Amino acid sequence: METLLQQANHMAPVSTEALALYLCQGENMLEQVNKTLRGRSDLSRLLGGNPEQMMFDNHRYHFDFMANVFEFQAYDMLVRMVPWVYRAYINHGFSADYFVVELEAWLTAINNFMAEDGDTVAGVYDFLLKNHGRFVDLASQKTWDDIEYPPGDDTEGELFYQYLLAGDFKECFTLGRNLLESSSSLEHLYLDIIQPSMYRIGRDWESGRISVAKEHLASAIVMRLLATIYPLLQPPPADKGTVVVTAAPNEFHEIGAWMVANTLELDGWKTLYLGANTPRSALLSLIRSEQPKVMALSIAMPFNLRHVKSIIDTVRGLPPSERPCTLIGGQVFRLSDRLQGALGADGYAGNCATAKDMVKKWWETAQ
Ligand code: B12
Repeated sequence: METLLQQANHMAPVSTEALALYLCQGENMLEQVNKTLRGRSDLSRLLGGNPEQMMFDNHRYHFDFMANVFEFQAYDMLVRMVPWVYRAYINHGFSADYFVVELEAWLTAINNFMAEDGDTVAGVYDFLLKNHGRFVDLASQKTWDDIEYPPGDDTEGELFYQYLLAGDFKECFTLGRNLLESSSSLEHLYLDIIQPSMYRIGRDWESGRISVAKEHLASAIVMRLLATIYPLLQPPPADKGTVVVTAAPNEFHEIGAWMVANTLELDGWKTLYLGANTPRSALLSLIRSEQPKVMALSIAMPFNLRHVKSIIDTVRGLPPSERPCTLIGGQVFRLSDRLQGALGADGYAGNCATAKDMVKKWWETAQ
């Protein structure tokens, strides 16, 4: 991984003009890539019997992802993401050869639709193709979310995870409530029990060990839990001001943002929590009408980064008296060291506890 990161760092950045052309020709290139792949006589082998739609979705994700890599010059994000893509698709039946065929199809499309203006973009695809074997190797290695518990472990974290796998809301609720009664720490429940369990569930899905339905079941249980456990606590008077917390446009991961919202509310903030996938214009008009002190945005998926940058840019352009501090967080920031700075937010926090600390510091400074 380190060697690849170093090599990637030496690749030429994609200019604003080349990115604009890549975006403008996106639909044409997508159509050509889809057509090339559909025309393959060995398509069924490449897809491992999966529906063609899964491949079309992947091509669109790929295009949106690459646009973000180019915009933020985040080649480290590319190197960290590709093994994930390989792993997830290979574990769900795709052949590793599919990626070679796909990347070659993109390269041909780039040459057709971008000509010499696409040289730097083509260079990135050459890099991916040249290192295909390394990416296949990396895909089989352990990652940060391979959380292993010894067999027979009966810690609360392991039990909670097992209850989630079993789809047992009642047991999850009882465990959560008992923990809260004994420690009174919502952050302990969130950070040491629920969060790692959900990371494990994600890894299980990625490795093909559990179905999409089981993953949805686990997230639904956690959301029911967030809604039912939190009211057992008494938030203090909301006298610090208003914060708006939301997941980014097109961002369906909302559990992390919800934890941030509850944690801030328990710290005395009036918290407007908007949930998943809030459209840009709706969010901005709420910011103008409510004039919160903080706008907190959650991002898990790399293809949503550009939307978030554009929201932050707009908020930064508001008159100082109406401009909230902007706070960002979410799993996308594991993929690149560049992103925290590149999005232009006032702060980044890695979890709901550090988010609370940062917002508190801003509030104390403003007093
Ligand atoms: C549940 C889940 C879903 C659910 C979400 C349901 C919901 N209502 O939230 C659904 C089914 C919708 C979903 C969809 C998808 N998912 Co999903 N999902 C997950 C899963 C299993 C758990 C997410 C979660 O709740 N984690 C627990 C929370 C508490 O952790 P957290 O998000 O990190 O939040 C903490 C911190 O990051 C921070 N934080 C978070 N937000 C913010 C915001 C601010 C302001 C601050 C300061 C801090 C902060 O504080 C939080 C609390 O401490 C993860 C696995 C994982 N590793 O998390 C995959 C995962 C994130 N999903 C993944 C993928 C690929 C997808 C899909 C593309 C799948 C698909 N093919 O359709 C789509 C994308 C949809 C979209 N456009 O957003 C991948 C992402 C891979 C990658 N490298 O990018 C993961 C990692 C799974 C995996 N291992 O492969 N997913």
